[in-house]
Amino acid sequence: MTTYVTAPAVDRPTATEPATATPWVGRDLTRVDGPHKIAGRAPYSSDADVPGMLHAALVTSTIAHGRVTDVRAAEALALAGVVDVLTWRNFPRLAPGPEVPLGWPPPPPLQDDGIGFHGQPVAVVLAETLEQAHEAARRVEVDYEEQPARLALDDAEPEPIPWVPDSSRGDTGAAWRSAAARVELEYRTAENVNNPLGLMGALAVWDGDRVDVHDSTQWPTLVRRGIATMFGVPLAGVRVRSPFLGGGFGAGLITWDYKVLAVGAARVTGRPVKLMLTRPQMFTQVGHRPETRQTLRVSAAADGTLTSVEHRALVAGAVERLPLGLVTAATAHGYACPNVTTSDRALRLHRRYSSAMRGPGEHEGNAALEVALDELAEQLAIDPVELRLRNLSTVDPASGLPWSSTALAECLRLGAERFGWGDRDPRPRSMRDGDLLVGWGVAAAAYGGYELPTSVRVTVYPDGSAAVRNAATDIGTGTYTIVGQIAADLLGLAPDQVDVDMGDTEMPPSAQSGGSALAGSVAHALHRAVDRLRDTVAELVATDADSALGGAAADELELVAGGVRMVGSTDIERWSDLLARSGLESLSSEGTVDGSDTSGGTMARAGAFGARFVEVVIDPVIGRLRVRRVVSVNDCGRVLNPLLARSQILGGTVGGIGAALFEDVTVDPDTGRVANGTLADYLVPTHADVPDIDVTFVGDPDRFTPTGVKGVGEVGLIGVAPAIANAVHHATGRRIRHLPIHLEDLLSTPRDRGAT
Ligand code: MCN
Ligand code: MOS
Repeated sequence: MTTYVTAPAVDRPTATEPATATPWVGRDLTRVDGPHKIAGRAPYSSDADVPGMLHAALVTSTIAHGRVTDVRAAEALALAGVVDVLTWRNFPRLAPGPEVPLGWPPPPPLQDDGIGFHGQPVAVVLAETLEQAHEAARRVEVDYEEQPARLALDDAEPEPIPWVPDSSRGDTGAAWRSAAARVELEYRTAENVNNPLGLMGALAVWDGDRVDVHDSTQWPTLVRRGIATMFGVPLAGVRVRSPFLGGGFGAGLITWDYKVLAVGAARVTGRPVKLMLTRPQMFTQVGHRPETRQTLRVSAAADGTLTSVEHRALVAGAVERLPLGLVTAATAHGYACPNVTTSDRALRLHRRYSSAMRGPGEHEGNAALEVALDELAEQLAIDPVELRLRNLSTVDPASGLPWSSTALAECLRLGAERFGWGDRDPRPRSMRDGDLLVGWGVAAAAYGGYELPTSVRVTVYPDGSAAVRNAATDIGTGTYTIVGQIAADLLGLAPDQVDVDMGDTEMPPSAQSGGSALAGSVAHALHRAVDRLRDTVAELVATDADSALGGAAADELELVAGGVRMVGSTDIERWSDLLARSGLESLSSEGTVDGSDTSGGTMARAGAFGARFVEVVIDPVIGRLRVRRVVSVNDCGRVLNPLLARSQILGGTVGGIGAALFEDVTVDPDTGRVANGTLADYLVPTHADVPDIDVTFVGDPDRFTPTGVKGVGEVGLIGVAPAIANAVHHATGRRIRHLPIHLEDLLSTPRDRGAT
């Protein structure tokens, strides 16, 4: 057994490297966690091992709706190594979890005999080894009383629920009726599953009334609250660690059942319990992007000016938990249109709990809108890039306040230039490469801007090194690296002199790695922490008769390698001397942001914007589609680390290709079972499906926060699918109004076969 290492094994930095005049922010640093991952030294929850722990395996429901009448576990319990089988009868009674925006949990598991979806946990088998647990789980027999299930989005039965407020400005109806051009369409997007490569799981270890959880989560601070609330223990008694995550893409934002079951099972048995999900369970236990059906009515004047947008979305929800993503939230976000009506409705179906998946809602809504705009451009014979440029808004169309930044126009112009859009023949089916049809498509993208409650602690030591602590998880994005870069600049150090540690609730509470908001939130909190550090130094030297800085105000002080000096001076007062005279081993301060608007109501917080240009080639005889080129231009404000930010856009683009052409969960319409819940059956893009992707960042540092940062993590995905759909239309002349676009949609028409 290997021992679980909690902190990344980063060598203690030495403070000998000279400070540098160039800022570290903005440079292409490779990821500091990379070597640890490659060497197998980065501990994931699957690596968590403690002596005496039990392994847990789930037994899940094989019906979608009804109740459990009996769980027959005698055969399982008789197997070697099996310790217990927990069902709703002997699992602890729990309180509901806390309601928090985006993170509100499903109801606690195993509380009664009710079944609301196929795949719902009905028993947890505990055994000495993983193999014994899984073998025994297969022997547990469950009897059900089945009731009719509502499974389809087209089910007329349940009442659609308005789960976010409708929005409306202007008079959509009147504008629609008098418009020169109109497009009305229904658009469908399939259910997609996040499927991070790392299986998710948790190890729970109780020690008296305290519990330690090694988890796979994008949000340790939330899981801690969830466990504390459900089990009725003080927050101080719950520790959640997640220093590394094998990807999340939104699947790690919720206090899912599996972790609650591990904690409860450890409580009942008095032994540590580790519960790792299997790949098929990753399709049922940790959320997904729900299916949508949308209707759009878009109208424009003859010159292409948008006159109305009416966007209504219906989303598949679960009986106990509605979806997260706001499908129409970003509708006309970047476009100036006086008359806009939106509504989001969800159905309570007997389907698995959905959650966020990269660009949740924004991707689905943007896909429908950007396809509709393409149809509008075609109707008006206006170039689709030009149509978008004519409708851009420099103010937030909802509040009328100027955007804190927007470079959407530049995204479109530069993208068109890099792609060579000027050579496009607008007529469908007009461009060929031998026997292949060539299609060029464009779409714009917008993603909301957020700052979320986050605290960061900074500590300086006598040897001149520094430490930064925050409870967020680096989910593979590069948070460890950028935090080191930012701290290095603020403290006058090199990044390897800053020990960055995260992913542990013993550290200052943090926002989720979600909403593409962590980098900006942490950056801002870190700035505040360093400001506070300067305040603290000013207080120390004020009463220090031996200090050359006595009487200095905080803003006259400059933090540099090894210590502090007056701005403009070369005399450094060393941390070692300063701390020794004060009798301190180190000096710490904390900075916090609460996400409140500090702009004084003078501007609207802009999120990221982007433009996508795509070339597809289609073999009309066999329907094979290849994405041959993607140009992705993004406005993400100040880019902290172009190398890592580019990786984010690459990953997002691949996700967009997946949503456009492959990812499609098949739910058995009779049973509600996920019929393709393995990575062999659920298709995702492979290397051969991913072309060269040209990534550029444009725009200025955003004005909303002092760090100028906007989100990068999700915007890259948004707009990719509609750009592909629009390219498919250009290549084939066919409007395909659903995602993904399958081979069947592209099979040859009689014309391609030479017939008339
Ligand atoms: N960055 C930058 N400049 C900026 C903003 C960000 O250089 N102005 C870079 C930094 O390397 C930063 C990263 O981009 O670490 C992402 O920052 P941000 O946009 O703030 O996103 P978060 O840190 O909040 O990460 C979450 C985001 C989301 S919501 C999903 S979903 C997603 C994504 O990140 N899941 C991912 N990218 C992912 N990448 C990986 N490898 N794995 C996932 O699960
Ligand atoms: Mo991202 S879907 O907000 O984790």
